Amino acid sequence: MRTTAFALLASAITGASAAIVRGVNLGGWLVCEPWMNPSLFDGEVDEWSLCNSLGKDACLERLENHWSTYYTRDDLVEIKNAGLSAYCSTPAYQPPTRYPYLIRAVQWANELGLDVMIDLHGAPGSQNGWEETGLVGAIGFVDNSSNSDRSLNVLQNLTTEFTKEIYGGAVTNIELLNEPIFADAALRKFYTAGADIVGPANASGINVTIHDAFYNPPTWANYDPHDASAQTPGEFLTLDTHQFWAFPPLDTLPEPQILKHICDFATALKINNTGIPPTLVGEWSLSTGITANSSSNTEQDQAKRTWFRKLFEAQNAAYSPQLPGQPSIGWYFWSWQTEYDIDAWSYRRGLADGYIPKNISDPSTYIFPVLDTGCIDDTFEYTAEAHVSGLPQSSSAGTASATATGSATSTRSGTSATGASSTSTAGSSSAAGMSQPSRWVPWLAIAAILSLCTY
Ligand SMILES: *[C@@H]1O[C@H](CO)[C@@H](O)[C@H](O)[C@H]1NC(C)=O
Ligand SMILES: *[C@@H]1O[C@H](CO)[C@@H](O)[C@H](O)[C@H]1NC(C)=O
Ligand SMILES: *[C@@H]1O[C@H](CO)[C@@H](O)[C@H](O)[C@H]1NC(C)=O
Ligand SMILES: *[C@@H]1O[C@H](CO)[C@@H](O)[C@H](O)[C@H]1NC(C)=O
Ligand SMILES: *[C@@H]1O[C@H](CO)[C@@H](O)[C@H](O)[C@H]1NC(C)=O
Ligand SMILES: *[C@@H]1O[C@H](CO)[C@@H](O)[C@H](O)[C@H]1NC(C)=O
Ligand SMILES: CC(=O)N[C@H]1CO[C@H](CO)[C@@H](O)[C@@H]1O
Repeated sequence: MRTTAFALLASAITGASAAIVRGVNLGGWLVCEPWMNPSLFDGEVDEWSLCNSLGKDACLERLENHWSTYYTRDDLVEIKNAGLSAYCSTPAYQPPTRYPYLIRAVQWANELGLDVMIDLHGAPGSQNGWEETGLVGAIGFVDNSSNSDRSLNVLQNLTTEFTKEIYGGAVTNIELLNEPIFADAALRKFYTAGADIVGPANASGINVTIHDAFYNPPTWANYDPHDASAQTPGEFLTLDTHQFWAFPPLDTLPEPQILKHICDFATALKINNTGIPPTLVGEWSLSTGITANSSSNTEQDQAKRTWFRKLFEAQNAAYSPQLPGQPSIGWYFWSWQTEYDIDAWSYRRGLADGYIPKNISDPSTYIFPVLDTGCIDDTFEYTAEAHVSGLPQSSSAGTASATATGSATSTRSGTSATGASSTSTAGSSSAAGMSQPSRWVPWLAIAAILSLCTY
């Protein structure tokens, strides 16, 4: 299977469209987030407080039980059967405890022919300083060599580990740091150090991957972490940008505006020769301000499923390349699952409820025509089926789901007070809504949760 994947990768480089990255995040796993897995947390707001309250041993036992059961080989088989080509795993920095689970999952990916991106989600000291990281008001990661050294050690470990032959090149991308929000100079310094470890010019066979830090893709045009005066983007450098429509101020957009923003973004990432590195939309979902999030009612809600299908296909088209040479190279949906499978956030619920195409690598399973602009024809008439089978009862919501979803959302919107990780808010007056390098105050809930547990 790996041979096939490499052939596809090679054909992507030479121009075939077969290697579009269409993946899912294994969210809520190697860093746990209360909104995604409320039953793990006893009401605590993050892993740090959970471990603080349970004590080191009990906390580790609870988390290890979760790590060993929440994503299994069967999930990866389902991911493969949905036509997805890859998954993204998002660990926190402490290797000794969580990394055996990552290693096992990469072995499965290799067996199944899935590609893997690894994205360091929780760095010591916190790379964003949000309340939920456990360090109120502080971005302890930056200007602290002990924290950056420990992170670089992790990147070294990941690179050495996953370039071993036994993994067959399954790991295609290592993202140095998820959603950092600190000063540009310090960020670039860390990116250079990290890129030197993952390796210049395909030395490791793994693309150095950087998050756009909410500055948006054009800001990173012609960026080369190995050469400050570069006139072209670094080779084997991949950019990650996150697109969400669920958080203020974007959560007030009506349906046509959401679709327009998505389409504008598509246009911008489909222009040749902008110097923007190959770009993944590494996180996106179906959550917006115009539908209530729910764990249980999508089967009954035909109108919602109709909208979700359109919204899904609009984003799939927008975040996938249409022609070779474009910055856009694909996407990772957030997430494969959540506890209770919240409809807007669970890919597998979307498959079961029919608002995500059964086989994403087979365009004949899509509904909406794609125009030359790379946007869908959103005037196409479509109504979802009246009834769908849905997920098996065991993985659907019970009464707990309402609580789970509610608390999840209040955490999320509460922490995203002034902005969302989107291209189009303040920049909406600029071309394609993404040329202003203004800094969005990022959205936390999906972001790094710093785990300061002392195990
Ligand atoms: C999905 O579609 C692709 C492209 O047509 C095909 O190669 C693959 O076998 C399909 N996957 C499944 C599970 O049917
Ligand atoms: C990376 O860290 C894990 C966990 O400590 C360990 O099992 C593995 O051997 C390390 N790999 C390398 C190449 O150091
Ligand atoms: C660096 O961060 C660590 C926490 O990760 C903290 O214990 C240490 O005191 C910090 N050092 C300085 C100089 O701030
Ligand atoms: C990058 O490195 C990997 C692993 O050595 C190799 O398989 C792949 O062909 C290389 N890609 C290019 C474009 O050289
Ligand atoms: C890896 O880097 C190469 C060369 O820059 C690029 O063509 C390719 O799209 C990247 N692939 C991924 C999955 O990041
Ligand atoms: C963009 O460049 C690629 C070659 O890298 C070419 O095949 C493609 O047609 C170009 N697209 C446009 C719109 O010029
Ligand atoms: C975006 C959205 O619809 N959020 C809602 C999710 O559900 C909670 C209640 O459970 C609402 O308060 C949010 O507005």
